[in-house]
Amino acid sequence: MSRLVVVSNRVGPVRESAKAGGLAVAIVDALRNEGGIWFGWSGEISPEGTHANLQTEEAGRISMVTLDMDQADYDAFYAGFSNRTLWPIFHYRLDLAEYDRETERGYWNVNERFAARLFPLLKDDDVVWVHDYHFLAMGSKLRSMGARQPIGFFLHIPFPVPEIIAALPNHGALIHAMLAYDVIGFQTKRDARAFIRYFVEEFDGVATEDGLLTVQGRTVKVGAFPIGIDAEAFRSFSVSPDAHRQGKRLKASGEDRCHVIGVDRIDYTKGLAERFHAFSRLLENYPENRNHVSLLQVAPASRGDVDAYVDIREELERITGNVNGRFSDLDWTPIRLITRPLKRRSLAGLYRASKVGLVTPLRDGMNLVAKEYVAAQAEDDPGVLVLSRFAGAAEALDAAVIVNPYDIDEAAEGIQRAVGMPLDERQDRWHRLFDKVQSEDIRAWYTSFLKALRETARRSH
Ligand code: ADQ
Repeated sequence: MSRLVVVSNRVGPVRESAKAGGLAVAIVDALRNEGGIWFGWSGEISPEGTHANLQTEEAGRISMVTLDMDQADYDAFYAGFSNRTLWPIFHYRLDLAEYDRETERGYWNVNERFAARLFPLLKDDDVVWVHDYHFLAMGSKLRSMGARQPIGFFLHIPFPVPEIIAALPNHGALIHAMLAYDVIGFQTKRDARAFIRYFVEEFDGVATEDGLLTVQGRTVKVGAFPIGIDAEAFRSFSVSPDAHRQGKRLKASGEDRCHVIGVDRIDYTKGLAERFHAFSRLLENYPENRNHVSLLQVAPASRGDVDAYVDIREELERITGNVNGRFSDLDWTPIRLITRPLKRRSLAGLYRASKVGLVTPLRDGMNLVAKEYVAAQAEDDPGVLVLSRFAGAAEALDAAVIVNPYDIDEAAEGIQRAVGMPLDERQDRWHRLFDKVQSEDIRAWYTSFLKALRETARRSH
């Protein structure tokens, strides 16, 4: 079988680690099965940057090939255009988006220099799979160097409606460059539709049956490939000794109490402040929950060099202080906030010991925490998932209690429903959710994407 070459901003870790990040777990699984190269940034900043020697590390069937960036690349490409421009715009946060031409140039340059370092490593029968918003232009750069291999692209974050994309200066050049890919995959049907609509409206594109999109004589495949988790592995984590220990510690903090859990990187897309306000509203509007229901929020820091992220942590600490000051009792603390990453087994144990999983992003590509929470539940006494309608996961996980996270009262009602839900309803919902988590698991994700990529490439090359 042909080699798989995966390109993503961050490479590794290959072994299980405490580090947060849904993408890494998924890619390792795909590469373990297919064998090949994982190419991307080393995570290091050095004066030679992209011109330094490539670093190679072998891990079983996976070769990890990485290169550094210099400080200017990091500022323009990573912290700048990727995380201050594209990330907020693609998550519908035009109010937080920053733009300047220099960072945009840096983004295109880094895409080009990464492509130039990758191109000589490619063999004719390789299949290339590029990931995420950092490398929207990588495919077009590889093509202009002469790459004829099948190249696919998967976007892990939402693709917004054309009215929002239109706010991105020079959007035409960047989004049009994506047509260099043979298959363009999104988390949801909604995202795929938005992408097609963009080309229909901006470039007179024509969408045909089977998700084919033709623009100016070039035809590409566009589809939804919802990412998942390794459901079986996660389920076994949830009954591991580590998981059991953590679950017991959580329960020991309130034997007959009801635990509600949230697990998210600190990010303005995750709706954390709104979630804390909803929990506070639950205690206000439904006083029977006082001294009974606690929220544990695990929220490791991310992107500390972007101001918007530092502010969130301070805001969360402030709200936690206010709510706890107002409602705490001698033996009960309403909100606990842990701002460090935990091991996956520990997380699984905490999910399993929590009666409610609260996943309420304002906008999210998929959200793997929702799937992990479901996979970790005990069949005979499952907890309830409260899920934002704006998480990609809501498209399939419609048996969750679906809420609008902008509506604090509705979110509080959702938690209240979940806390009081009878066993038969919990079991019924959980079975429906777990079926989806199992059938749309990590293997289904990459096998369906790679199948589409190989088929499309066979047709068009
Ligand atoms: P993220 O925004 O990082 O991913 P998510 O899908 O929820 O969001 O994945 C987070 C992962 O990190 C989960 O596996 C979770 O267990 C882990 N994690 C979070 N907090 C942790 C902690 N304190 N300790 C340890 N692990 C922690 C992006 C997109 C998502 C998309 C994924 C995958 O924003 O929408 O679902 O990529 O495509």
